[in-house]
Amino acid sequence: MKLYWCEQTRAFRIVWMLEELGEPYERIRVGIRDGENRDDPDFRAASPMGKVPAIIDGSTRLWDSGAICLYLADKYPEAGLGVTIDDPQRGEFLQWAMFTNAVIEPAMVERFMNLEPKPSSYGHGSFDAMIAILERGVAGGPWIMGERFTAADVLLGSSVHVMDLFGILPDSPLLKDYVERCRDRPAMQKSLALDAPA
Ligand SMILES: N[C@@H](CCC(=O)N[C@@H](CS)C(=O)NCC(=O)O)C(=O)O
Repeated sequence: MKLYWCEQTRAFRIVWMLEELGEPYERIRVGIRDGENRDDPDFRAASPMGKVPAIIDGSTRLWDSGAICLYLADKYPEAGLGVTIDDPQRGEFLQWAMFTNAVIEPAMVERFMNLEPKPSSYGHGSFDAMIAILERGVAGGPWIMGERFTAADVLLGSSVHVMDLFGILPDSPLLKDYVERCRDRPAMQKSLALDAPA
C-alpha cells in the first residue's frame, strides 16, 4: 500500500490509522508547499484534486481521509478499528466517522474565517452546535463508541487535536480529556513524530 503524505496536513491521521493497524505501507512525501512529487503521475492518478492524503492499494485509489479510514477499518477487521455491518452500532459508527469531514471541518472554516453563523444555511450547522454535539458524543467515553477505540476516533481525535493546536478549541474539559487520551496512544505519537516541518 502506498500512502501519499505530507507533514502538517490531514495525512497525519492516515499514518495514525495505519500505525494503529500495524500494517506495512510505503509513505511517499508529496510536498504540497515545496512541490516535491506534486506532478508524479501515480500521485495525480491517486488524487485527482492533487491533495493529500491519498492511497493506492492494488487497483484501489482513495483520496479522502474519511473514506481511507473506513476502507482500512473494513480491510483489516481483525484489528477491531471498524464496526462490522451486522453490528447494531454500525450506523452510529458511520455517522461519527463522517462527522469530521462533513461537519467539523466546515465548522472550523466558519470559525477561522470569522463567518457569521447561519445554522440553517450551512450543512454543518454552526461551530458551536458542532462542539456541543461532539461533547455529548464523547461524554460516555473513553471513546466515541464507548469502550472500543475505532477509526472514528482517529478522525475525530485528529480534528480535536488540530482545533487545539490552532487555538479554536473552546474550554471543554470533555474534549481536552478526549484528545489527551488520543495523544497517549503510541500510534498517534508515531504519526506526530513525523510531523515536524520539513
Ligand atoms: N477532504 C480531504 C481534504 C484533503 C486536503 O484538503 N488536503 C490538503 C492538506 S491538509 C492539501 O493537500 N492541500 C494542498 C492543495 O490543495 O494544494 C481529506 O480529508 O482527505
